[in-house]
Amino acid sequence: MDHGGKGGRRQFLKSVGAGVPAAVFSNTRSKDTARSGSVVTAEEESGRYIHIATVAAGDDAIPFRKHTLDLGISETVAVADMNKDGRFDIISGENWYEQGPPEIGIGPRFIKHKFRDLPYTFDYQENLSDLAIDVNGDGYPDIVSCSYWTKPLTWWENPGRSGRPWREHLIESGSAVEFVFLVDILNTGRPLQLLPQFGNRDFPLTWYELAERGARDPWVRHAISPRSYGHGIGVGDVNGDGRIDIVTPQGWFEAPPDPRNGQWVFHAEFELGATGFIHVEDVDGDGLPDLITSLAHDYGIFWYEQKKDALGNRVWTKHLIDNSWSQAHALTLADLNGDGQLELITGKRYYAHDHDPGANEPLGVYWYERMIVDGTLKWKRHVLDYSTRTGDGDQDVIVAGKSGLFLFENLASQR
Ligand SMILES: [Ca+2]
Ligand SMILES: [Ca+2]
Ligand SMILES: [Ca+2]
Ligand SMILES: [Ca+2]
Repeated sequence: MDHGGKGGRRQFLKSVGAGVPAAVFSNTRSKDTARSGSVVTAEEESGRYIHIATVAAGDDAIPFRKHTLDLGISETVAVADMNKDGRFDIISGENWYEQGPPEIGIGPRFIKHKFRDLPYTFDYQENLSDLAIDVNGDGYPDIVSCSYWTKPLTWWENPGRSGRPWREHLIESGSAVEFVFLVDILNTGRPLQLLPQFGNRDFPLTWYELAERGARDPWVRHAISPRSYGHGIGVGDVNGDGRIDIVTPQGWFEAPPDPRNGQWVFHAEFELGATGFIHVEDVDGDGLPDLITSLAHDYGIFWYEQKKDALGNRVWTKHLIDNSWSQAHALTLADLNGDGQLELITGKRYYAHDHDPGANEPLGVYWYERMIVDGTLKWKRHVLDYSTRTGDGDQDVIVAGKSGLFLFENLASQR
């Protein structure tokens, strides 16, 4: 990301494409199987529920229904039960969307709550990631947010049922933050640490752990390197020793036995370019973890195959997944079709920059399935296009961007 960009954001409000997949969730609470949805928009105070017609999406492999939750600008989305009523809610930009009880024949209803004001810089809302985590330990999920501009890394305190406004607290201000992950650096099985991607390469590569409850500063900083390593970041167990490692576009940091105090060893084994998220996954099932990533501001989604040479050294081989569309700024992995294998879900980010290659080409959201064709591993692209509904245990997909906020309801189990 740079600070360029021209033009107002008004133009975006008219678009109905989809931006970037940032959340995948499975809602097992609701049993409703209705086939349409509704959403409350800005007139929440009046109690007027506006019913949004849903649209069919997906393909024969997985049909989806697309719910348009908001056509306003945002850059990210998260899913959590914000009010502790047992139903997942959606958080995106200035609003959270409360999932109401399903209505027979209508499906899930969402009530839009504006909980904060966010500044805008150029074409961007200053909110490039939202992460739901209970920072103060009161049982209500709080929201960690990041920005490239005035407030790089903050957390917003969920007031619960107190009626107070949400309060913003600074976590870090020394560098722009383009995105931030919840990661399991402590190998507990729960991703409760923060891993930001700092825009300033002179800023130490740092992960953040929640302090003991009641501490004056709720975050403990752990710097593993005096500098950062460019556009893109990720985590996963690269060497298969059971400890989560940190992956940058220029190499990976091997986690020590004590991730808090040990020495993280850097392995400069690859140059991935300016990537989006970097995932660690054994793509070909040979027991060696591989990498899946994309060029965030250009064409290309790739996987990097890990092999060992005759001396036992790691070597990496780049394989193309798709280069037919650009600006795959965010990727996620989830078992969408229930076959036990993770699929890759991504989409074209609407104006990741307005000047990126292919910036004005058609938007889309896609999922990719691994298969063996003539003895070779291929990734089959599926279009996840227009769609609707929740509550059957299927993995649904939510995307957000400058073009709006959309829920794609996975209909696989309804056929
Ligand atoms: Ca809820
Ligand atoms: Ca909380
Ligand atoms: Ca490891
Ligand atoms: Ca492998």
